[in-house]
Amino acid sequence: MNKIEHIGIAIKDMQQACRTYEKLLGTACYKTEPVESEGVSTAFFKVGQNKIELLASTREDSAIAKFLEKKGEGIHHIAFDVEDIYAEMERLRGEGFTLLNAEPKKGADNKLICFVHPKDSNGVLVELCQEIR
Ligand code: CMX
Repeated sequence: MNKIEHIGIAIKDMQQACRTYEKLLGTACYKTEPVESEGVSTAFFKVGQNKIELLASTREDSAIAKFLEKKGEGIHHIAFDVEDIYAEMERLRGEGFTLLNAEPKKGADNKLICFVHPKDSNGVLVELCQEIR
């Protein structure tokens, strides 16, 4: 894996959270994007080479709605940039990790993504992401 690409933070109110993170990071959100398939809206901030992704639920049955209900706001996942997501998924399968999608899917910010179950990585939801070239 190349680097941490972004950290995903589950939030309840996108407008309020954007204002807070703009103040905190001293930079404006550079992109907002809904991801229909995941039932979320996203907002991205650049921090050096890395990014922060704010995630708000747009559907009652979304993974973020469930997370907020159970754990409240906070860090939801860590995403790692990978060169070849298919090869990395194959490698992780071989190492015994449970992948939450059989094939990469289209995520926010022009990425192919795949999630690894948090039970297999010490309670941390891991996302693999590869830039769509
Ligand atoms: N980080 C760490 N642990 C988490 C977690 C997270 N983000 N989400 C759930 N868990 C834990 C729960 O606390 C629970 O633990 P316990 O068994 O100890 O109580 C366990 O995982 C099972 O959780 P659950 O609430 O029963 O939820 P589900 O099994 O229905 O789903 C998960 C959990 C991770 C499999 C599901 O959320 C998923 O498939 N996530 C991947 C997709 C996703 O998160 N999409 C939103 C982001 C989209 C984007 O970035 O664009």
